[in-house]
Amino acid sequence: MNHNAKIELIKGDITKIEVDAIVNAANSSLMGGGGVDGAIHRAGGPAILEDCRKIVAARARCETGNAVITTAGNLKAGFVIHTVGPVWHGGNQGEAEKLASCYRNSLRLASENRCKTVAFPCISTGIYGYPKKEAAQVAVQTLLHSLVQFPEIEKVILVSFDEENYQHLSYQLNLLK
Ligand code: AR6
Repeated sequence: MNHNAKIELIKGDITKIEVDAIVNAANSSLMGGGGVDGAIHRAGGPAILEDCRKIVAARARCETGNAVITTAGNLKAGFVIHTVGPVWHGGNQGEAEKLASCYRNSLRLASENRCKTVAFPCISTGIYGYPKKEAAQVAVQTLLHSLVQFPEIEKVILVSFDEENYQHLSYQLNLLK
């Protein structure tokens, strides 16, 4: 099986994508925020936040690099997987490993919940300030490795909201051809 072929890149709004699960670039509180997190909660409605509150009450906040899964409310997707990316502090504070964990743990949760198609935003590349070129490298390499581990996942869609992320991801994906 050629796992490279399972990764697709599109430009657009992740809230509009019809997949089994969309990934949210959340924060540890899981209580919503700006960027893609705000867009997902606005489009999906209050059921998502209700699920997040239950998770926080039953367990704890979501640590950086971890992920949790909730309903997708009114979205076309079946689930939202909330993962917490690292804040960029210059690159010497384990940022790359934490970002890789976000992609790995999100795919693991997708697989455990029988999702075959998953869409990711460019985690950490907005408010959290992760350089887009380096983030694209981590995203593609980690997804490639994780797809081997979770062969039941048929397709990963990388959803880029801006041209710069799109170009970096496109470059990384072309290297695989
Ligand atoms: N669809 C796809 N991508 C989007 C969308 C959208 N609708 N909207 C923004 N992006 P960010 P972070 C892109 O800031 O850096 C929140 O407040 C955006 O262009 O959303 O991980 C959370 O609550 C960027 O490339 O997430 C946290 O506090 C990418 O999504 C914090 O921001 C990620 O940008 C997380 O920061």
